[in-house]
Amino acid sequence: MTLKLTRRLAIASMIAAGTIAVSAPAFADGHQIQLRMATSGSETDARSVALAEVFGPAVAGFASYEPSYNATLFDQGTELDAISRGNLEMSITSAQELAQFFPEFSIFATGYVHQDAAHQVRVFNDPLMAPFLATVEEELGVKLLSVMYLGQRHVNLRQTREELDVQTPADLAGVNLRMPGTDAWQFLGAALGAAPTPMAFTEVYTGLSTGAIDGQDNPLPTVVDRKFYEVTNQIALTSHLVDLNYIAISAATFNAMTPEQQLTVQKAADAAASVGRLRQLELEGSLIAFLEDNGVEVYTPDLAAFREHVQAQYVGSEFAASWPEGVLDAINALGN
Ligand code: KDO
Repeated sequence: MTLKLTRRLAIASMIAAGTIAVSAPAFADGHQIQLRMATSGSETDARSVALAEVFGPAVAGFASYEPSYNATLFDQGTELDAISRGNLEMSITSAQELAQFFPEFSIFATGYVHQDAAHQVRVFNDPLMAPFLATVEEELGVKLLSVMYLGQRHVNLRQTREELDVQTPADLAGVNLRMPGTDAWQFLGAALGAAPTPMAFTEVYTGLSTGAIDGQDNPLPTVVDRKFYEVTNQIALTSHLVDLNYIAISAATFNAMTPEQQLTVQKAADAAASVGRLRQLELEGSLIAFLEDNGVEVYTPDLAAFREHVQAQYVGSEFAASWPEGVLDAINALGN
């Protein structure tokens, strides 16, 4: 934790000292504004599609939306730094990545906290978010415009169910489960009972096909979009994280826009998030049959056992210690 807090202070002092670009972008004020967006997601991912089809056209009158996919422009997890330094304008970022700078964001990356997509939206729009948003904007120069739904994450393994029937966290003991490469993700993997291994998203397919990893966790639409079903045999529907991403934009770029442009950008982000959310929910509801047709066994383990075990790991953890008082209760109060 000390390392991350130091990094946070370093960024704040770099902004204060002017080492990090917080000046107006080159194309502002009546000229075309360049909005380069970097993600490790694919072009066909529902979030990418929603941004390209809804956000891009909505801002086209004054800004050029320029997406790059599959981590071709920036490695997964380096996008926030890139925005901070003025090398990138937008990304689809995660609470886990934000927790690298601001540990309190781990509350939104904790297993079994968000209940569903609607709960995520209520949480994001609640006054409880204000201090979180202000911190990211003031200390990192990044504005979080809207919340996107990534979906319910499940455990997806190479082993057949005959080889490994996952009912409780104890069944995952020794399973080499790929989780994205930040502390909050690794903690969640261990909380599930597995042996978590960090690996970039773009390497997961190869990792699964060579056996470098036993499995990975992602929502069903991602398993299908990235063809992980070709190199895995089972999915235990653990629903351990109702996952989200934030549409992030450079505060310097946003603040250099006219109030009308800012309003258009905000509305465009909300509209894209909403379209992407509906599409992702639709996919989640329809993909089990496709996966089964492709030889993947999909089943529900003992969810109470997973929930209890995961929640117990967070109690007294360094992550829980960083959560502002009362926020978990406020999030729970916004649930169903
Ligand atoms: C992943 O690496 O497993 C993950 O699903 C983590 C998310 O936060 C998000 O970054 C996502 O990858 C990418 O957008 C690729 O879909």
